[in-house]
Amino acid sequence: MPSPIHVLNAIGGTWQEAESGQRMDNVGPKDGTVVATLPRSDGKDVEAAVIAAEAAQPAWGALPITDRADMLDRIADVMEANADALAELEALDTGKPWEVARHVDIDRCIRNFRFFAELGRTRPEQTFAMDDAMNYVLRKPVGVVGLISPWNLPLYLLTWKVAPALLMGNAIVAKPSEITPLTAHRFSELADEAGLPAGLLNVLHGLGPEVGQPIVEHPRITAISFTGGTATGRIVAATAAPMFKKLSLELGGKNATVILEDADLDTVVPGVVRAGFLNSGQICLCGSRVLIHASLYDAFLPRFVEAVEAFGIGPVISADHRDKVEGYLALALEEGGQILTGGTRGEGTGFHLTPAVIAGLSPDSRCATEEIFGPVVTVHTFQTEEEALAITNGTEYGLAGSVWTSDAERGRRFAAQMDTGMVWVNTWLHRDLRVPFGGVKHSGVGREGGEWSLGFFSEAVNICVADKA
Ligand code: TXE
Repeated sequence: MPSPIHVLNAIGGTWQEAESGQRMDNVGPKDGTVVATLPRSDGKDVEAAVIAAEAAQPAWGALPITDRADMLDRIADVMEANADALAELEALDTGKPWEVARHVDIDRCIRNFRFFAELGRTRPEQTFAMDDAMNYVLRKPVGVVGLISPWNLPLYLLTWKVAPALLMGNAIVAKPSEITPLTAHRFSELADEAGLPAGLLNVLHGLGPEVGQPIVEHPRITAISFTGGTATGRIVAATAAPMFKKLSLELGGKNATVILEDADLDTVVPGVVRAGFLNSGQICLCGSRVLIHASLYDAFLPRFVEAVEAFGIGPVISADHRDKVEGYLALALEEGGQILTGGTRGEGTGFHLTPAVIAGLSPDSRCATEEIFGPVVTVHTFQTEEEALAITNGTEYGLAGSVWTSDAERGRRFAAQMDTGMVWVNTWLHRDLRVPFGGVKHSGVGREGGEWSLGFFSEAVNICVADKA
């Protein structure tokens, strides 16, 4: 791989600089070196991408969905053939261990395409019969859609949007995070290699306000699927709402891991550590708050701390983000917490932070209610299920959570009372791609996944045909 890698915008099947000719650096988290440079695009590049998308979309949207599904499979084939190289790029860009990049990120990218290809082939046509008429539900393409994705699972989250958007006949203007452009750039080349018609997948690089905002503002981009922080989601929503655009927002979380008194600590501890620290805690679904029944606390804590110390994690994404996380560690002490382990910079020049466990904080402290999005977990006790639910539901977020108990039915009942979009019982991040994915409150608006993605990336039209004139 050349160093630094020269990232380009993909517009209409060609790879080009930003109109402005401006470029910016991309720093690798492992050692702080410049691993790539990328175009610093703006509204002019967005206009060029929309024109290319509009030229390609009609023919693509007119194809039978089975033809589009076959193309998704061809893209999956090419990704599969390049999986190790994609993992290398993702690990370089995010600092995550190669094994995590390969088997969490890239395997899921391939799965995203295979899943939606199969769903496209097998989903039944929706009809509703009346005594004297038949209703046929048509799903038309939206047209040109804007996909904006974050830095924590760069290609995993981008392909989660690209696959259903293409399946439903749309053309795409995508904007990956400026701090993780590498796999999106390579993906645009691989999709071309797979034979995806030029102009269907346009990928623009640069800063959120300079190219993300123009995408959201563009009058001919009629749907926006955004994954990122709640603060940015608020800006996107304020921009898109008055334009009556379709909007899907997957935002931040402050997810509770709830351990009931009948849980078996042997199975709980590994699961809770993974939920708290996978990807260095930089997954919106991470269980960053552990709520444990008071009767188990003394037995749990030393085992949890020991397992956390043994859990290998990579650096956090950037020096800025490390500073943000360190700010919360300092705040935790001010708020009366005790850092039981971790929270220190590792050796070397990268943005490493050792995984941290904080005890003694009030459940309504800032560290226990604000999204930190790093290798930091706070631990709290409760006496009753009512108290556990009050703590669980006591933040402005409502994305996900997990419940650990020896009685699965009790776990399901508890889960149903959590104000979130998703809950796992005795497991975590176990994903069936058919299910709805998304959150409530400040964790987002709308759902993607399975039929929910197909619904978002299409316009439903009902045609009612009378039996006789
Ligand atoms: O998200 P941002 P980042 C949370 C987490 C993290 C915070 C910031 O708390 O610390 O979000 O992460 C683009 N109009 N999550 O920086 O800033 C931006 O360029 C249009 C949770 O990744 O929201 C990037 O491509 N686009 C999340 C994308 O939005 C704009 C995963 C996300 O950037 C824009 C990641 C604008 N005005 C972070 N400003 C999850 N739920 O998974 C920025 N962008």
